[in-house]
Amino acid sequence: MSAPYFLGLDASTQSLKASLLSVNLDVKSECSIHFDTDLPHYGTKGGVLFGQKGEVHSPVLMLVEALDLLFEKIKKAGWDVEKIRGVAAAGQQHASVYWSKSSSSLLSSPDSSSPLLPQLQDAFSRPIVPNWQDSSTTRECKELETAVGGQQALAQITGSKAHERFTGAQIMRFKRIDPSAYDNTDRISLVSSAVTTLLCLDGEVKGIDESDACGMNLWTMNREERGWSEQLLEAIAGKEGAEELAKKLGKVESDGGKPVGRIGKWFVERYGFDPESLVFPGTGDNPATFLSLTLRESEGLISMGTSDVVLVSTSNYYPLPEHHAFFHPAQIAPPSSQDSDKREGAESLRYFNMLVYKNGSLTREHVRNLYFNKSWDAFNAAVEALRPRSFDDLPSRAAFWWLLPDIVPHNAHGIYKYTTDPTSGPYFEVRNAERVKEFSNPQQEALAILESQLLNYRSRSSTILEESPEAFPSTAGIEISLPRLTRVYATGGASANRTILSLMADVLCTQVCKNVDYLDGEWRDVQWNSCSVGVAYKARWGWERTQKGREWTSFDQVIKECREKRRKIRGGEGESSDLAEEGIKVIATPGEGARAYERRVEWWRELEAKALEDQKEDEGQ
Ligand code: ADP
Ligand code: XUL
Repeated sequence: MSAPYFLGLDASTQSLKASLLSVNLDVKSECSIHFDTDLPHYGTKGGVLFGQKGEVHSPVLMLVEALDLLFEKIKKAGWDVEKIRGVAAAGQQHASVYWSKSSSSLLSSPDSSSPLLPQLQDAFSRPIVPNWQDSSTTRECKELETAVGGQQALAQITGSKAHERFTGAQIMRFKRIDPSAYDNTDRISLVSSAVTTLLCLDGEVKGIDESDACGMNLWTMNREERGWSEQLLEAIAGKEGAEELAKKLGKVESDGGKPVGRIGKWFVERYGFDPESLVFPGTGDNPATFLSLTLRESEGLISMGTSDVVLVSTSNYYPLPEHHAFFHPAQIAPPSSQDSDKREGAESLRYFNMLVYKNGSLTREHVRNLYFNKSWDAFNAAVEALRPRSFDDLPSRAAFWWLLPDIVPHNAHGIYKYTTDPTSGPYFEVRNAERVKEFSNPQQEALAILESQLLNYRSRSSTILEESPEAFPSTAGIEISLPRLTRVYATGGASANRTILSLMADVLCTQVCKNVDYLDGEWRDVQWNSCSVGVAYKARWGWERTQKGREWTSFDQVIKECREKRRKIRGGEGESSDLAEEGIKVIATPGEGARAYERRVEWWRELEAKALEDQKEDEGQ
């Protein structure tokens, strides 16, 4: 048999992407369908349509048509699909798909001589997929929190306080505004499990992945009680409707590497897939991106795309209203007692916590456009000229740019800039801070926005790490005041910017790494899409576990072995370099400026609190 290939899909807000990987995880090829440009007849902007009262959604059939187009494109590109042995799909988190009562028969054996779109017209009970940017469910969020005793209580049960974009509140609103369509709904999927279903096309709506289920405000994360929360099902559907809702939600896949089916006959006949190719549970786009980097405990991932997302790997379940707690997306299901001795890669439950910020790249871009003539070079030069380079070089300016109402802090909005005098002492410094409209020197704007964003990530990741003993050791002789991420992996568009990554290493006081590829004799930043690649890793891991004697091999172990093989093929065995791992490179380490930032976390926290107070005052006026 020739070396197997693996396929990862990413159904995100703006596009549907695919990555084809070799058995050793080299990215062979990628392709994508962009909703706005490739499917203009749906009229989306940024992949979505805007409705009333905060509604943001996309047509469900656009996803089906995108899948049709994607596989046509793959065929045209001549991918060796017959070599693919494992497939898995990531999807935007929280967004839900509603299947009609006729879906199961329509999904059971579509005709391979025609595309899916005309055959699945009646497979859905709701024509839209509510998007993660939707904020139409404030009323439902309040009701869900009240039903269980408040914000902290809901976070304790489900890993998150109520959020408008989370699926529980979305289902509740759907039931309220369109009860008959809700009644006509046979099953409810997340986007990842909907795409998984469309990959199998065997008549069964596939189960939701457990890590993705944590983004619903419905799943009990308590390790003994893992399951749909009765209390929350009742809050949504009433006592009489709770059981029916649980049926609509279906089973949950708690083993992320166990096949849920084989690739559908439609793909075999139409495109030449191997009928033995296995389909593995999908997962959310953030958990999938997390997998592309195999984080160890207390390490973090900072994704700087449209929004900024900070993910922290932990071994504790530590829910707080400000962040989201999720199960790790590649866990092996708890073995039955007779299997426990076979579990060589035995792991205890792992989690990650996530902070999501709406004011990420677009906000940085706004500052760059306002003050630096749309040039990242000019923006970076300003940062390099002014950044702290010693213990005493304390920042004395902070800028909070909340152009969009943010998620963290909840609903923070407006622009707040302050200057302070570090010589006035800790008690008076923030109290006497001066609120300014502009800094005296426009150069300061670049450093101030980056410092405020990065100190935010430094401060809140340390709260998540409070119970992690690994997160305390000092680094490079720098005295650490708060637990810190022991390493950060950077991804997303803005991670192309070396100045941002170098400042990140100082402010977070840790190594910053990136995925890299070895091309033409040198390491280069990867150009591939970490989300579809991460979920293809999951398929690679799941397939490994179908091989003799490998059933209990952990995700991290499989990825490590693949990387070792890659290093061997590259001829890099035994090399000692700054490579942390094959395919991962340390891009920046903390310099002297870190000593100054370590002294400024508390200052920044107080200034953020001041900005929120000022926001309240402004609103009162
Ligand atoms: P998404 O996947 O959410 O669509 P990307 O991860 O592709 O977003 O990131 C796009 C963003 O990356 C752009 O909005 C842009 O501001 C930012 N970006 C691209 N290059 C740079 C750079 N050199 N410095 C800072 N930001 C950059
Ligand atoms: C995470 C979130 C977004 C979407 C983007 O909570 O809402 O990052 O997952 O697709």
